[in-house]
Amino acid sequence: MSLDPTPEIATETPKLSPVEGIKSASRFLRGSIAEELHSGENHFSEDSKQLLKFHGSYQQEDRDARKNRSKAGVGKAYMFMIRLKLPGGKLTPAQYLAMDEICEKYANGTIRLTTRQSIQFHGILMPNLKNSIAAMNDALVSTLGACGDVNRNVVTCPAPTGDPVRVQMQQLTEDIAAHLAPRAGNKAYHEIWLNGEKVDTGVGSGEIEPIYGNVYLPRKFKTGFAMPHDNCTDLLAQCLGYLAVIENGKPVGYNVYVGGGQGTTNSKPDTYPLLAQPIAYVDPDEVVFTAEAVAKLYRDHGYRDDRKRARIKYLMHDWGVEKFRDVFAKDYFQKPLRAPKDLAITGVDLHLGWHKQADGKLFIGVSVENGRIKDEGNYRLRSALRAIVSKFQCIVRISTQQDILLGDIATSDKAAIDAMLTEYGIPRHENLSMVQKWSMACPAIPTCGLAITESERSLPALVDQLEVVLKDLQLDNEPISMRMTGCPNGCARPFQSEVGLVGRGGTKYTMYIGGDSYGRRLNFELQDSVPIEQVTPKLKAIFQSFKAERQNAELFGSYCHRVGIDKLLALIGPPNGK
Ligand code: SRM
Ligand code: SF4
Repeated sequence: MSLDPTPEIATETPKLSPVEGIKSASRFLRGSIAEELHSGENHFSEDSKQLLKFHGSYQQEDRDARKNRSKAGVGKAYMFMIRLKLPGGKLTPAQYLAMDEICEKYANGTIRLTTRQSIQFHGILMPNLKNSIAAMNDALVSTLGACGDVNRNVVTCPAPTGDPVRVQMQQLTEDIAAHLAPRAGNKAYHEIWLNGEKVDTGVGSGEIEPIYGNVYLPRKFKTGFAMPHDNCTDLLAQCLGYLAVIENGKPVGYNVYVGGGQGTTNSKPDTYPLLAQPIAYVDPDEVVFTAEAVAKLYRDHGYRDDRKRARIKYLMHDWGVEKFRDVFAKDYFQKPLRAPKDLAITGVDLHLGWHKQADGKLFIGVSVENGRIKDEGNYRLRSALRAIVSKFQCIVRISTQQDILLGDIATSDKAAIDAMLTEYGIPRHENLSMVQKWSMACPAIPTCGLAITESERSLPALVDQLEVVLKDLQLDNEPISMRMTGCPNGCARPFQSEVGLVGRGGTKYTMYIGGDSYGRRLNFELQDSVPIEQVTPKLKAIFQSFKAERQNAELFGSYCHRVGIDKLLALIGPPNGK
């Protein structure tokens, strides 16, 4: 089904942001990337830097080296991040092994699993950019549209259980990813990175952008699937979310949610996190059409003047659900909407440890601290995964919690895999603390250009401290979700966790509290500018109170939500802890 006639793209947008001009002049994402790539420089121009994102790469600098290089007057140490487009986080064994090889050959020797089920490579130098992207495509993995103002990586439950609901959601994930992939942009991509060769990465090709037009979307657009009993993808953080309606174990349709998002900007009070709102119920065969219709509404009505407010969440917020539904039904869905079914989100599964698949085989979920697959001392996760995947030819799935799942394993191989994990120093998930398993951090410094504090590098020490506190209080079996980011852009979805720590500058963080481990509620700001060394004592005071006063099996976030900010502030004292 396709939308016809298509409403005209709005042309009277006031004072377009500069990126709009770069996009429209880019000849479908070509710009001068190809010329600059061969210029012998170590970085791109500002315009190409923007366009490069659509191709799946960010120009970054080694921030650890910034100070010394600046002192020595030698300019920035430019390097590139490449992100894959990996719908549902799905890789074949051969693809995973190819990515492992690429990280060694061209990047910094680590694989970074992301909060949207993808992989990032860091530290790639400009002369290796083309070879890296070509090598990824050789393994039939594209990077096109992993970043940029298009539909981003579509997320779904990664568990390869083989049950009909997850199987259908994975298929629809791939269908939406293919349908909303840039078409003319795909041609440009092949010209630039693959010497015009057409490789079948399943993203289509063509001369026009039938869905996006030549200015693409106002900003990034994120789509995801979840089930009521397993919201492991944080459905309500998505721009467009599909919640499966299940009858007798089968998926009969989907509730459609629109308008979620996390990012905020400190200097702009009109930016804030928002949860997606239910707008309709659709049949499975209407899912892809619905995604096209929502993307087109966003294309036409999203704000193109201020990139900080260009996300669909602000359109939904400013219009309200009723107006959004009206415009959507009349101009885009082009038929009356059915009301969403009465459904509640009731759980999240991290999918760690051993589980059965429907075909009798097994899969294992391995917790990866902050998504970083590396070898460090006796902990040799990268080597372990390479050895296991190559020996047992397991399929690979990445979760939105930055963890990895290995599947299609014969029951007879279980013991051997357990032994290999032990041999490579990988702890069994039963031996990891709940707080570690339920925590996430974004990369922040040293690679992210927007980071104002550490995150991935500072969370582990904090987790170590909290493990001791929670154990002493006999709260170590509580699934307390804790997420840290190096700035308020919210890449680890810190505004939906029970404890959110958001970089404020230096070694200070804004503390958020009172979210929900099942992703149903936003948390609230508890205290600003808290020095990192004060975080554990402050949380300890709240944990003690939670232990003494929780009602029945109340979760930590729900307790904080119930008792409210005044009580919590009284427990923790002022920001400096004095
Ligand atoms: Fe993000 C920008 C990393 C998921 C909201 N994000 C960035 C950049 C590219 C920094 C930049 O623009 O220069 C970061 C690269 C850091 C690095 O060195 O690698 C970055 N974001 C990440 C990842 C890798 C974090 C992680 O720990 O895994 C995630 C990659 C996902 C993927 O595979 O596609 C990642 N980013 C998210 C999420 C979570 C999600 O989508 O579920 C969010 C919050 C949801 C949302 O979009 O609102 C998120 N990232 C942002 C924003 C804020 C956008 C806004 O609305 O204002 C930015 C800043 C921007 O776009 O200008 C950003
Ligand atoms: Fe960078 Fe901020 Fe995203 Fe962390 S939250 S990766 S610091 S943009």
